[in-house]
Amino acid sequence: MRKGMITLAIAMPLMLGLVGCAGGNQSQQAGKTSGQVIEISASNFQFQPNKIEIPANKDVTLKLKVANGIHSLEAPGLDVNLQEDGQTAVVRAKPGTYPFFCNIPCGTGHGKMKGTIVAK
Ligand SMILES: [Cu+2]
Repeated sequence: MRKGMITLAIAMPLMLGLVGCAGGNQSQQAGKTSGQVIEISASNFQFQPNKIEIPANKDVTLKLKVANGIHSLEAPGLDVNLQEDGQTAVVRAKPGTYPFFCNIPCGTGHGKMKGTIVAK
């Protein structure tokens, strides 16, 4: 089971031609959660919700749901780069405002695919 998931995780980016984009962040793997889980839905061409408030200095799980199209969720300030539907990232944020966006050229509305995470 676990081996199968790892194989899939390696195979998917290869199939999508995204090799080289995804970093080796160990905190990001399918299904890993801690604390409150916040699901963020990405579709053509928006994030829902796109304004997210999280508690600072606590584990919070961000989960990407890709409702349609092909989208990702990158929040550089939180070291988050989710590339696939169902992928999660556990963050522990200092108080502040962290922009996030889609980093896959997904179509005409790509530039609108932005949001903000506020930790307080
Ligand atoms: Cu995009």
